[in-house]
Amino acid sequence: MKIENEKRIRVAIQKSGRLSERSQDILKNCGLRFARSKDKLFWYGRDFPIDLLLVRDDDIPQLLLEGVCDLGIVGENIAREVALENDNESGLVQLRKLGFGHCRLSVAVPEDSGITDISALDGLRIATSYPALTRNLLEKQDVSNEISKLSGAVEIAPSMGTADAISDLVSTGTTLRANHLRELEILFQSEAALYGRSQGVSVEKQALIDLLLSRLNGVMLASASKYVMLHAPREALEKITELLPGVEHPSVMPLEGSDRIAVHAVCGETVFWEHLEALKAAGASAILVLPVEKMLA
Ligand code: PRT
Ligand code: ZN
Repeated sequence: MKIENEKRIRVAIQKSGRLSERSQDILKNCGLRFARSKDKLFWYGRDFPIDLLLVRDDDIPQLLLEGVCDLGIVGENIAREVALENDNESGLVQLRKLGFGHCRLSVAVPEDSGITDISALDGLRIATSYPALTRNLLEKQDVSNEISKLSGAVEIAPSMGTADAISDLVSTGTTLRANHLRELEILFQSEAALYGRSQGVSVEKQALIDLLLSRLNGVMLASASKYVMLHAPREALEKITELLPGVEHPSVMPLEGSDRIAVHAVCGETVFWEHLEALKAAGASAILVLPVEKMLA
């Protein structure tokens, strides 16, 4: 399948699974709107020349490499595995981490195995869906294994007697506990990221990719930011500024008929209740914390 229209770009995202909803949301937050096809696999960009292809996450690297898509949202775990399978030359470039789909690739052993150190795994059998990544990271620690690739249900391999340990994605750890496995070591931290191709991108498409990246930056900056408004005694301004997380220069306005001031600031870090309580203790009142919808630096 070749892309006929050089003036449109195609983004591959997961059709259904852990990354699909957030992938759609982040693109919609960039102002993209789509008309869905009947089979719901192709979404046509309505007022922007960016279309979506909804596929299995494992297929995304290949679709990018074959030029069927220009961008893809996929877990770093998958992109790294593909790169290692191809001697680090996958031809994919990571354009931006997206702040969701966090997980870790960890080695786990049966709870009662008595193994407490990764070095004790040397020569043992490991089951995983990520053989290249697992081998690469274990060999860095001088541990080499007989690695068997499973595409699912990795966690049952030790109880089936087909592996001594597993290397699998973990988020809450519930699956490991349910299968009487103990997390021994984190090999790799992963999150969803936007990938492109390292070569063969036309000037027109690159301009669209740059525009999308600039909007993505704005969306991510906005979602991490809060707009804080408060009143405070003028003499407390320095202290208040110190207490506002991620703020150096707030806007300060006099309050008519009062010796107090109004302070407005965009906080680039999470604003916790503890921050508000400390601001109140420093003399602030009427503290409001508002979400930021869009930001363009
Ligand atoms: O159908 P398709 O192939 O598209 O989907 P999939 O079933 O292969 O993938 P999916 O939707 O399960 O995961 C997509 C991506 O989400 C992964 O490639 C990771 O980048 C990311 N991700 C984040 C996870 C997890 N967290 C996760 N916990 N992927 C899988 N898991 C699995 C893990 O394999 C294990 O079975 O969840 C279980 C562990 O979870 P906890 O919470 O019990 O620790
Ligand atoms: Zn998959």
